Amino acid sequence: MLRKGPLREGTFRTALHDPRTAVVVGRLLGAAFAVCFLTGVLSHLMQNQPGWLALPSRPVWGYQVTQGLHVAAGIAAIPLLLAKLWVVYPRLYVWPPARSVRHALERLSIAVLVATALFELATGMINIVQWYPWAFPFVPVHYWVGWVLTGALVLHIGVQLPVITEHWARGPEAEPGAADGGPSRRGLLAALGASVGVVTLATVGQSVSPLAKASPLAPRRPGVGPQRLPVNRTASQAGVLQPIRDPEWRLTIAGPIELSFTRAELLAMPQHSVRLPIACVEGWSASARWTGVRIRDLMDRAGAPEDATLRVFSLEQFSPYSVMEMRREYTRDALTLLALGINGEPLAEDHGYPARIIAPNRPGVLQTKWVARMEVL
Ligand SMILES: Nc1nc2c(c(=O)[nH]1)N[C@H]1C(S)=C(S)[C@@H](COP(=O)(O)O)O[C@H]1N2
Ligand SMILES: [Mo]
Repeated sequence: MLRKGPLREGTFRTALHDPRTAVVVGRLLGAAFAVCFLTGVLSHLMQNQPGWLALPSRPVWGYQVTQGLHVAAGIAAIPLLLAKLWVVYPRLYVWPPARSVRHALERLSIAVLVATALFELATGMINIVQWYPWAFPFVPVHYWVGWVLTGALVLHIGVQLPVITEHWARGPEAEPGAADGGPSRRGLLAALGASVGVVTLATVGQSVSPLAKASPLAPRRPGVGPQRLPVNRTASQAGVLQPIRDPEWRLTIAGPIELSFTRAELLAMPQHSVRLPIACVEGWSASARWTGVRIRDLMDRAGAPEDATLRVFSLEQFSPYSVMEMRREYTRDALTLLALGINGEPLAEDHGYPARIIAPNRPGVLQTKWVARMEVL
């Protein structure tokens, strides 16, 4: 008597709500989530470097590639997740709703899996378009919910292992769908592949510059912005216009020797040019030729020991970007600069004038702009 609407037997007759289709789509979705998880954990470690972990400063494009993959795999996962949910949603109406405690727990874990998957993809998307409508801090929440999602996913794969192994290889059965006149599995997968291709191409240009023109939906594009480089936060938004225009601006270095430099004095030191990307956690990246003073030269002058950590302060206050620390892997690297110029011009105000940090294989958030003070630890 309770079995009404979709709860009636035989409501779903399209052959594509079958285990084989669920497994085929699930594999692709699982692969996308695995890429998101691994690159996400890596990004977390690079932004919150634990004391025991030394990070490589090469390849210089490492973070650009892994974070570009993180965002691209997350975007590709959206059509995959929608397809997977469509394939399996008739299971929402299984009868009885809970056969046993075990069955009830299993269904609960699926609820957690679906909710966290939707949450991760939605918050990630909202973040890369730089809209922050929530009251919670995005980074830690996205990170920890990622662990819950991964746990629920591993549990789900474990529970479904018999079904997965049974349907992993294509069975001898005829193509479903063809018989009942509905869409064929091949048709569904082709449409799905096309959707993944379109959403990827429409956005991947934010980190793969040759594809920028083909990516109308990329939130940021290499080459668009002052000095042909995107900007996340402008000098005016950061509230630093006054101090960076102050002719009294000095770079101070607090080490065994206390030093202070005007911009002209920094420009009189040996200048080095390096080609390095800014790779934002939000997925966009762009390369530029940066010119300035090597951090290790400045630290040597300040009498810093070889393995000293450097703490860098921005003129920007009350922001997660106000202070950053850089360990020896970066400070000793010849490519790590206190940049004064970009693409042959003096640094634009929005790119960190009078001086900013640029280091190889580093998340964009740690490439501090509007630097005024450094401390040798
Ligand atoms: N002081 C300060 N430094 C900062 C930021 C900031 O908002 N304030 N944004 C960071 C982020 S998130 C990125 S991706 C890069 C972007 O550098 P760009 O604006 O020169 O492209 O600067 C980083 N350095
Ligand atoms: Mo960023």
